[in-house]
Amino acid sequence: MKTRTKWCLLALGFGLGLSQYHSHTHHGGSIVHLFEWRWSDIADECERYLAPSGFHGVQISPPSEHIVVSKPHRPWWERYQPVSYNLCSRSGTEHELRDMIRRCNDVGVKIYADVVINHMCMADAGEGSRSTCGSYFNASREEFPSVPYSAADFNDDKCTSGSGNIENYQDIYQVRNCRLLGLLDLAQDKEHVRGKIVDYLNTLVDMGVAGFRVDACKHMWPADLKVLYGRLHNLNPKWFPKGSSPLIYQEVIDLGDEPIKAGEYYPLGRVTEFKYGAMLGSVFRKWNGYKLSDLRSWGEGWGLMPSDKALVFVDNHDNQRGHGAGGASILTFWEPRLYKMAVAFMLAHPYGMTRVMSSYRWDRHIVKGKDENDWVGPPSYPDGTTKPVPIGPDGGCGDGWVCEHRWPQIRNMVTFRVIVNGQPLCNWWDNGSNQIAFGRGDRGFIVINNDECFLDATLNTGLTAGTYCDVISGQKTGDRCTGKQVTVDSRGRAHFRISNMDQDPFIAIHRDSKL
Ligand code: QV4
Ligand code: CA
Repeated sequence: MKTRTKWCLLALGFGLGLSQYHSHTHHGGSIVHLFEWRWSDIADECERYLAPSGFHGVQISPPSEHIVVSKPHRPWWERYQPVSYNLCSRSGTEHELRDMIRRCNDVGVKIYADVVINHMCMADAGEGSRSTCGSYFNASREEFPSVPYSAADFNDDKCTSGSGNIENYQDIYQVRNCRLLGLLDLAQDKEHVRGKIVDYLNTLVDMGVAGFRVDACKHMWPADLKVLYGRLHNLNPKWFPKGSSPLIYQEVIDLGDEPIKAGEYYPLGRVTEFKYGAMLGSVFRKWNGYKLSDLRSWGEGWGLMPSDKALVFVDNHDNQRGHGAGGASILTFWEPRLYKMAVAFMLAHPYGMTRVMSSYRWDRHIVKGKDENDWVGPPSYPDGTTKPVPIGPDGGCGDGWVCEHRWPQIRNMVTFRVIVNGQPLCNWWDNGSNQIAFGRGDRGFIVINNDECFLDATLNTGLTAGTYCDVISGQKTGDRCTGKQVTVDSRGRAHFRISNMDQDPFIAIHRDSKL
């Protein structure tokens, strides 16, 4: 059994850096994407669950008015087809949005709004008022009177492709100036458009949001985004330190095979690191000869972007259903055992700012590798209204809501991440195959067995002597452990035995799970 280094990697980087990368008082917890949740349910969840568990913030689905698609019936992606910046959407009214932001901020859970500013709805959406606030629009004439936008506000004159759509991702001009999936492409270099977008974003900032997930940034020029972000208000001083600026993380899918690179967007804010989930999925599936022990150099050592620029996740709302990027290696709630291991690894490891996905179940219908039901929207009533999220006696969710963030293993690892925040990776151990362990300073330690054999090892944990409750098989409740327990001796060493047949073949202990 080869043992590996016992020393800590130097705590890299400093607390400085532009504030777009670090959201203020970022205590190390994770963001959770409550995909398609209603505003009133999010408000309840902030108070009853997210704050006590140590979640840092919530990414909410796009709050702007969007088209109502009837064919297919109310797909989730109708929210990525704006018709105005009015704040009524499938998740609720402006009043409900405002109330949710206040209630979440009051308990220290920040709100990050998913904002769609690259485009409006699809060109062939027709005309009428089938929209979530009832605003009239005429897509073929590029008229959105509720903003207002008119044909002059779109990029038709700039696009050089035959169809007007993006046809070639190797052509950076097409990618920015043509229509993504036929969606009417806004001209962010025009003062009128800039004004409308900035007003929309500042309305949200003044309401109390802490920042944004900016949709489709690859399709907008960094120079234009710089102008837009430069006009954002400081965060609302009711909840944030005076002079704080919004945390921005930009959706740019860069798997290395296109001329447009994530690095172009680093000076503007954080960027989604899609290589993270694609590669981590391959490692935990043991594809391409990958082994868990290869994760010893995880992070920039694997060619990922600098940690203080990265927004990382195991899966997201697109690639959990075959949209966007990441492919077959992506792990999702459909494969819970491997998924929990990968999410636990992400939350224990110091790299990046993490986002946990919270999904709903749908009736997958996979034909030739593609899910024909990838469009299915959230749990809804026959009239299309989104259902509330019922919380069961076991703390799980009902009515088709998956609530991965409420799985005890994931919740407890979010808390773990808060406790070890700022501590360097220490005491890495592996068996040269698929058994690994590492600590975070003297605050926490995790051991994972993804081999087809028993893990039986005595390891340096870096923790002080004592008896610790495993937070994966249970947790510390009062003065006892509801799951496994681990005894650390006076030299910080502990003996771990993990069967590869365990439901969850990994153990995690931390300073606050000590008896
Ligand atoms: C269809 C055809 C097009 C055709 C068009 C004609 O596919 O070839 O040009 O009709 O009108 C929906 C349908 C899509 C349809 C389109 C209407 O799925 O078939 O095009 O509407 O034009 C989400 C969904 C898309 C959905 C879109 C709009 O994923 O399927 O399209 O919402 O409703 C790239 C980008 C990346 C992007 C990713 C999906 O670089 O930024 O594609 N990811 C973000 C969001 C994603 C969202 C969008 C961008 C668009 O994460 O959820 O797409 O806002 O990689
Ligand atoms: Ca564009």
